[in-house]
Amino acid sequence: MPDTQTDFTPTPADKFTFGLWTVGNIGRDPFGEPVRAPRSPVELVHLLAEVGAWGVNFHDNDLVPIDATSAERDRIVRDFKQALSETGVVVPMATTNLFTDPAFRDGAFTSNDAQVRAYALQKTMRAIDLGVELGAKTYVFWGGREGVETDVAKSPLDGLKRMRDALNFLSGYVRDQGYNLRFALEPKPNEPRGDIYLATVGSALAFIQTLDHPEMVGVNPEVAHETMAGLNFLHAVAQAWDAGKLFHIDLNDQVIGRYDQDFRFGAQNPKVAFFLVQFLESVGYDGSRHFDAHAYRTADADDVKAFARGCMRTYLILKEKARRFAEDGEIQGLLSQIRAQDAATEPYSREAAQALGARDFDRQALGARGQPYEALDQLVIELLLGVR
Ligand code: GCO
Ligand code: MN
Ligand code: MN
Repeated sequence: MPDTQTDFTPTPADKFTFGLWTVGNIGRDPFGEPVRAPRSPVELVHLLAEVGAWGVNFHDNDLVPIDATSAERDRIVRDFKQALSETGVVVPMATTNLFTDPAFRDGAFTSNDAQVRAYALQKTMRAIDLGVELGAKTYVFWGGREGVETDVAKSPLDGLKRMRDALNFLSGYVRDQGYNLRFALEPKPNEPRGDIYLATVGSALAFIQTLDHPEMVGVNPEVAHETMAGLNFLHAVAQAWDAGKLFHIDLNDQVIGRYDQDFRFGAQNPKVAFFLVQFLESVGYDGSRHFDAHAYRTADADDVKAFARGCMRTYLILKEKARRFAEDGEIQGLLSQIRAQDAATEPYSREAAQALGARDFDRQALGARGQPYEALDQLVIELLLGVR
């Protein structure tokens, strides 16, 4: 039997998912018209099944157009369910489009217009119903328009209060409906707004603790978003994990300081992607590995499949590299050397404090000690470059 983890063929156990908007991206950008024909949700489910993905996620309006009648909605949902059952593709996550329609030009939950805020809540309740009907267990909140270009427009305190009011309202709704659904906040520093509220994973984690039901709210960190902010994505993910809040993850790639690129996972910085995959696999993260990326605008329909396959294949290759890292004698030898001086920190007690106060340290000897991180990092590079 072939070893599925070494021929890099995705299996359902890998929990690879894509949004309808990712493989369905038509290649429009601020400077140019679409370059790829739109494909229906049913076609996209079949495409995802063909490339070996486990699940599909969607915004309400990726599936049901914003102006659909209820008869149209029912027909679309029926066809979509049929595609899911024909292919075995599942829906682990859903979300709301609160950014495309002009009504949301000044934000949805944080708009200065209370009617817009109410409409955004109503739209989200309906989208939650739709997601739950299709099996979603995680509901993502990406506040693309929740921000400002100028702080004269609104106080950031109002921004936070309105976000809190909205999330509290929607947690109440989910609880009242008896839905088995958790929320995941997806921070992003900017784009499409000049500045978006709750810009980083760290800010979202602190904000969650101020909600009425913090236990049902976690985060959905995205590689590109922390990278746009110039931050270390692995550190953000580790902090979310440490807090028990890593409910979902958006994988893609990005160059620091550029526009929001949404590159194929691992395309830009395979070393960063390696440490991330190694982390997710070693801690036992068991949620979706969601690729929130899209193919280059130059891609045709076949190249879109190459893009989707590439995201999953790179993840599996890096997972295999992590396994080799753990089995590499030289790497493990250096790691033991690094940790040779380590010991658990004693918890506070009066005695421990007295003993520590009386201890003699040879400061110069401590400062004279080096660490072989150059050697170790080079071994990681060689592992990734395929020569070990
Ligand atoms: C972006 C975001 C979005 C969200 C999506 C799901 O930069 O546009 O990453 O793709 O992830 O709206 O919430
Ligand atoms: Mn993004
Ligand atoms: Mn995203």
